[in-house]
Amino acid sequence: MRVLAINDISCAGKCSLTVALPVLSASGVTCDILPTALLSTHTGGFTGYTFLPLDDEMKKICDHWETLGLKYDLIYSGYLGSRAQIAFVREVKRRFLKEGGVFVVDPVLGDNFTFYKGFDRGFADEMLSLCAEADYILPNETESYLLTGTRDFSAALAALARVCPHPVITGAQAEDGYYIYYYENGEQKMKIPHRDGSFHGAGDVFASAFCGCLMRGLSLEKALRVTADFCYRSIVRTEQEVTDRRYGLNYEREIYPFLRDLEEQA
Ligand code: PXL
Repeated sequence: MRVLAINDISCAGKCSLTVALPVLSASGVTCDILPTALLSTHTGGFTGYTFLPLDDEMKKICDHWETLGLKYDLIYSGYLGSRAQIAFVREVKRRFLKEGGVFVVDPVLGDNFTFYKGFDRGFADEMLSLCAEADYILPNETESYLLTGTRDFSAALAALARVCPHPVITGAQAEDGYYIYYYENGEQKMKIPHRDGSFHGAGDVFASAFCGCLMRGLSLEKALRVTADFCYRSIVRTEQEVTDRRYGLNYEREIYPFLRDLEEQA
């Protein structure tokens, strides 16, 4: 199986491609990358970071790939730096996704009910139009709100399901705990373990592991369970071992248990 991860390279801070590559490779699939931007760190909580958009390179890379006849079983798109890049990803899907391939969009927009730096309403609207081309979308609680305008998860899921066959709201706080809300023959809810607080990079670990699980043939429900458990264990480790949350999840030592779960369910 061959996956294309479209995401930025944040050189420090463990997110995006520095997470997608190891997690997808460990899952047992080939992971090629289309970098959207090169940053010294991600934009969450750091100041003074460098940011080099790679729009021109992305086009040249794709033109070369076309001469090689490359095609992908799954394309996973994450952090995109501009509205023009969102439009280009739509083109990448048309040119490089195999017939019957899977398109997964993590609509990276924000957290804690605010946009990440550089994003605004117009960007969210454009992202929604990319979601309309996806088989699976993976908004967090904030992104679900930014895409639909409602904080009611059932209403948000229903709105997203009108756009894409399988929306997955990756962490929804209810009175009795946290749930993944997802759509498969109607609304489904899965209770998941949760730690309070914000953990940078958790969405990228989630999306990468989820794509790996799909490529290994897990059902949506099993993929979400295995992925959520991996993220939870990584978050617990991060709480125990790391003081500065800006540097991402300590997921590395949890890859082995993740793979064990994945193999058991595959
Ligand atoms: O983890 C999401 C993400 C990815 N890439 C960049 C980011 C963020 C969130 O802040 O800034 C560059």
